[in-house]
Amino acid sequence: MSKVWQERVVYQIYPRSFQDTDGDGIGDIPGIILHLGDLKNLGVGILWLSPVYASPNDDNGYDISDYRSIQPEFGTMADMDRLIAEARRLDILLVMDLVINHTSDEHEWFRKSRDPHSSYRDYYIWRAGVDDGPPNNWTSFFTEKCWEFDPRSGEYYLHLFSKKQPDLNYRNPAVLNEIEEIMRFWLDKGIYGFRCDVINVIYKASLEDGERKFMLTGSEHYISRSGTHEILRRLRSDVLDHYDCFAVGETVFVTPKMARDLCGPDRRELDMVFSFEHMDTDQYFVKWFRRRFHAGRFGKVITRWQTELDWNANYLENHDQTRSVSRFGSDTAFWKESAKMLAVLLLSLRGTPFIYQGQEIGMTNFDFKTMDQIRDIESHYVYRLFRRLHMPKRICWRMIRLAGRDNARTPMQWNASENAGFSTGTPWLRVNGAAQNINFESQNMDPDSILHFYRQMIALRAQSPVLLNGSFRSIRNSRRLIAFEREWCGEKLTVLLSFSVTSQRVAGAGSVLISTAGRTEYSGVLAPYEGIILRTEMKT
Ligand code: ISL
Repeated sequence: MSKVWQERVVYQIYPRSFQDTDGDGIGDIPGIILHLGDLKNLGVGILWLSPVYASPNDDNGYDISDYRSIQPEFGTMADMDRLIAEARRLDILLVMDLVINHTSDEHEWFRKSRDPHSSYRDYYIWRAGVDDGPPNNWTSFFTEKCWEFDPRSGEYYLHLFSKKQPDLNYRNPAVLNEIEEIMRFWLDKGIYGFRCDVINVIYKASLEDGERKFMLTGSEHYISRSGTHEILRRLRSDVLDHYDCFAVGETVFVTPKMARDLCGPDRRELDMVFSFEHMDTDQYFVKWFRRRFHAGRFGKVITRWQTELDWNANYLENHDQTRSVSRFGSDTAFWKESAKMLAVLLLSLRGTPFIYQGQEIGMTNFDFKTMDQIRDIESHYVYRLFRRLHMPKRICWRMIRLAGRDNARTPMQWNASENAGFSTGTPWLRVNGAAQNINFESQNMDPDSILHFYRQMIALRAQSPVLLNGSFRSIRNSRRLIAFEREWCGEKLTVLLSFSVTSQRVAGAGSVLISTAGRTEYSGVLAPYEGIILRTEMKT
């Protein structure tokens, strides 16, 4: 029997950019409450909130200074309790972001830890330098060195992300106990689980020098090491097993084999993982060097994960990725067609679908022109790095424009009014000029809109045993077409997805279950960017 988190569709909210209600230009929890009805109408069953905890906001909340309090910009704990209760009333479950690889350097534990004699010293990873330099040659996710010198104690601390995000020390049992208490605190409040941030890097197996690489030197010492598995099993048996909840891990650089070790049927660690391989198919080497999207490459990777894992956490967008319609479809001539076709893809794969805010109305990449419009810390680090390497400004900007995380973080486009109905104040990040044409209100009134199509597709999945439970078999992955079959109890669905700006002949039989082109019969020709699902009953 399938589980609740397998049946439902998850919607990710980036609270900062969702809906501001107090005019400070920053989205807030009352803003989320305001839209619960819209989310219910969409068919969403689970909400994942990017971090809402107290934070100095070096990395927009992924640097937590107090896990038990709410970021004042977002509201109060009373607002949060109200959100949990109102959501429950609508039968929507809430999932929190659990960021436990690191805390903020302003967290009380870290402040105390700066004192070498404090019992908190060992909560973090402190080491003496070597030959007047840092303890090893590792580099951070944000490209710079990942050790910061603390003059007061004469030692360095490790930070895999920014220097305001010191890594916790999971060799210290006290750290695990603290994290377990935090998880219980939130689960006792009635949340339904966690999205666990960079969870497969938490345990550092050694601090030896890493093999030199362009990015992330040292990562072989901490990616999916056995210590991480032990910690995850502890979190499962000590905490998660005692609640009705689930855990999805964000797992960087995982292979299907590593993923099976984290969430396979016989492993009692995570329920699902987010992998990145499909997101890497339009890049050379690292995401900053984008190459032309190729549906065949993309489809092959998706096929591999669908085949090698029993259950995937499927996503095409999140707050770290660029907008899927701009990236895998077309944000010009075939915007509507391709956004709908991508909805068919996401919602007809085997696994739990995750929709990122704005995806359901086909929001596109930002229209910014200069670096000073960018807020994302990663983009600024990377820009500086490439400038230091003497790359021309024009090329550096192009990289940020094509791959920067702010593409997904522009405020939600609710209507065509000033600031797109997101805020009456000055938005913390500029609203995309496309809001005039791409917004929730106009699509809510238009039965042919992307928003309506998402509603239909979500409802279809919820009612279709074959979409929920069926097996997956790839038919074709080519430059212009991704095609696969789902099968369950004598019923077969054939999913045909065009990635082409022209029509194409593709054989397919059966009755039309849904088509982005609104057709009721299929004659063997797919319209540009059409997505269609055909249904056949199989003779036994
Ligand atoms: O953004 C990335 C690639 O597109 C990644 O390098 C990203 O930093 C990585 O996937 C980890 O992401 C998570 O942890 C970070 C935080 O900045 C991200 O927003 C979060 O999703 C540190 O907590």
